[in-house]
Amino acid sequence: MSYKKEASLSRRALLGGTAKTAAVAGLGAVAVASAAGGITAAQASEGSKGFVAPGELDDYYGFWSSGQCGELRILGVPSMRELMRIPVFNRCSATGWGQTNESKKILQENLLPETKAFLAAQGKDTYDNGDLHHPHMSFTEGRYDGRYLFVNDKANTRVARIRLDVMKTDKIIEVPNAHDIHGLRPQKWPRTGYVFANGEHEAPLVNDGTILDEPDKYSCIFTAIDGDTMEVSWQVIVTGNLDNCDADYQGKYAFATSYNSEMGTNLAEMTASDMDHCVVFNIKRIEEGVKNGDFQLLNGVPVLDGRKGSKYTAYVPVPNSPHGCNTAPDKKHVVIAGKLSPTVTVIDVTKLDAVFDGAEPRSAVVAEPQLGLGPLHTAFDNNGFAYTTLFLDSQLVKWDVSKALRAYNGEDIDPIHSKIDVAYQPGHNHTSMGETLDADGKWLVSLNKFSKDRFLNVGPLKPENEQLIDISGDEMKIVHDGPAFAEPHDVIIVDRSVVNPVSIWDRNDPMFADAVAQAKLDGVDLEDAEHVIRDGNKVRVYISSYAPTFSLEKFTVKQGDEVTIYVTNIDDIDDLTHGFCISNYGLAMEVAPQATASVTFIAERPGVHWFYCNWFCHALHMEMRGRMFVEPRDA
Ligand code: K7E
Ligand code: CUA
Repeated sequence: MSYKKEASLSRRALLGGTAKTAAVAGLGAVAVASAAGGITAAQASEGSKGFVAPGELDDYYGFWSSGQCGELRILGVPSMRELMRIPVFNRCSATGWGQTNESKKILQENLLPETKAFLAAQGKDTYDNGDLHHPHMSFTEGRYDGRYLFVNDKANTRVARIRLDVMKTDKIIEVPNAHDIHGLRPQKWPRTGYVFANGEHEAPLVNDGTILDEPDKYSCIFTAIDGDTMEVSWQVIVTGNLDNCDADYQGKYAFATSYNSEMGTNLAEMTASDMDHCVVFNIKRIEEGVKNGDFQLLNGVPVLDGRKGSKYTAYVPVPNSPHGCNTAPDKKHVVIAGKLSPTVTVIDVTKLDAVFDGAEPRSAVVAEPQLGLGPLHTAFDNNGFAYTTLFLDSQLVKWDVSKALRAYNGEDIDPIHSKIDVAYQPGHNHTSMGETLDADGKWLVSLNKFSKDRFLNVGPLKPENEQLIDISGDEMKIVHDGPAFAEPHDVIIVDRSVVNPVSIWDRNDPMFADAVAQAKLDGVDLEDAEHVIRDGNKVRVYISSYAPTFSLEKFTVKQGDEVTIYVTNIDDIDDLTHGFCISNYGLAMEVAPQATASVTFIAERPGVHWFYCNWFCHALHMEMRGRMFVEPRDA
C-alpha cells in the first residue's frame, strides 16, 4: 500500500477511532477548528482607540523593515501585534532560510561573479547579513496592487522582492556598479515598472583598486530595476551622493536626496556647504538616451552620465544635508526634509518640465516651511496635512501643505498645526496608505530610534520604540508604545483589502519547481514519496509528511555521500506546517501545507541520527520522527 493511502487511513483512524485517540487527534486539529470560527470573537473594540480584542482582525497590514536584522516583519495595525517574519537577507533557524536549496538558490543566483569569488575565499556561498531599510509595495496607477514588496540591502548592495501571495522572498539581486543601496521606491505611475534604488556611498566607477584615495574620481549611481524581471534596466551617474528617493504620480520623474553634494569624505567636508540638492531624474529622456546608445556598458548595464549639466537630470538646491524624500498624495508635491536645516523643501512636480527646458532649478520650489530641529521624513493624510519627524526635537509636527505654499508667497500665516512629543528621536514615520492615492488619514506610526526609560531595562542594548498615533481627529494622540528589536527602520501601513495571501501552497509553485523537476527525472511522485535513490555518491531521499508521520521511518546512506532530502507536506489543512530537522547535522527547515522543501548536505558523521518534525503540528508531533543511518566509510 502506498504511503499516501496508509497515511490517510491512519489519520482517519485517529480522527474516528477510540475516544482516547480521537481526543489526541483533536489536539492536532486545533488549527482547523479555529480557522472555521471555533474561537468566538471577543467584544468589539472599546475604550482605547487602537485596541483590537482577542480574536478580532486588524484593519491594516504593517510591513516593517528590520534594519540590521535583514528580515521583513508583518505587524497588524492598529493592534501592533507581530504576525510574521519573512527572512530576506538574514538566516532563519525556524524556516531554514539560507539552508534549503530553494532559499540558497535565491540568495546565490544573482550575485556578481567577483562577489562569488570573494565569498568563496571566505568559505561562503552567499552573504549572511543585510541591512534592510525600506519596504515598499508595487503600484498600479498610484495605488498599492498587492503583488510584491521590494526592499533594499544597504550592507551588501542588493535589492530583494517578496511575493505577497505566499509572503516569501522570491528574488534577490546584487546591483552592479553601485555601492550600498539605500533609498528605494517603486515607480507609482503607470505601474511598477521600475524600482528605483540609490547607491549611497561614493566609489570609483570601476572599483578594482587602481583608484583609492582620490575622492574626486568617485561617483554615485542611481539604478532603475525592472520590478517584473528583477533585472537592472539602466543606471545614471550623478554628482554628489544619494540618500533617499521617491517617484511622482505622473510617471515622469524620480527624485533623490543628496546629503553630500560636496563629495567630502569626512564630517567637516560632508557638512561644509549650506545647500545640498535633490536630484531629479527625467525618466523619458533617460529611456531615450538608452535607446540612442548614449551610455557606457558596465557589467552588462547601460550607464548614463547624469552629472550636473546633463540633460537627464536636474539638481534642485535644498538646505542642508537633506534626508527624507516623500511624494504627497495630492500628486503634485514632493517634500524634502532638511535634517541639518530646520526646514523642509516642497517641490512642485508640475514645474519640473520648465526646469528641464532651462528654467532655474529653484523655480520648482514652492514652499520651505521652518518646522523644527532635525526633520527626517514626512508622511501624509487625505486632508492636506503632512507629518514630519523631528529627530533632534523628539517630536512629530503636523503641518498644512497649502498654508506652507501661501507663507512662501509672502502671506503672514503659520503652516504648523500642532506638535506632539514622541519617545524618542524619531526616524521614519508612516501614515496608513499615506504614500498612495488612497491615503486615509487614520493612523501614523513613529519609528523612534531610542526607547531609553520607556520599558524594563534589558541591559546596555535597548529596544527601539515604535509609537502608534491616532491622526483621525484634529489633534494627534499616541495610543500605543511598542518596543522592537533592531531595527524597525521603516514601515508601510496597507489596508488589508489589498493583501490576499494564500493559506496553502500550489503544487505548481515555482518556489520548488527544481525539486519537482528532479523528482520527475527520478520517477518519484512527491506527494506519495518514500524513495532513496542512489546516483554515484549522490543520494536523493524523498519523504512525504502527513501529520503525525513521515513516509520513511528510516533510511540509510554512506559516510561522505552528498545527500539531498526532499520533504513534501501532503497535508492540505490551514496552518498545518511540518518541519524537518536532522539532529547534530545542523539542518532544519519549514515545510508548509502542500510545499516541498529540500536540503543538501554531506553525510560526514556516521551513526544513528534522528530526524524529527520541528514545527508543532499534532498531538503526536513528538512521535513524528525517524532515523537516518550513516554507514561508516570503511564498512
Ligand atoms: Cu530611510 Cu535611516 Cu535608511 Cu531615514 S533612512 S531614518
Ligand atoms: Cu509534523 Cu510536527
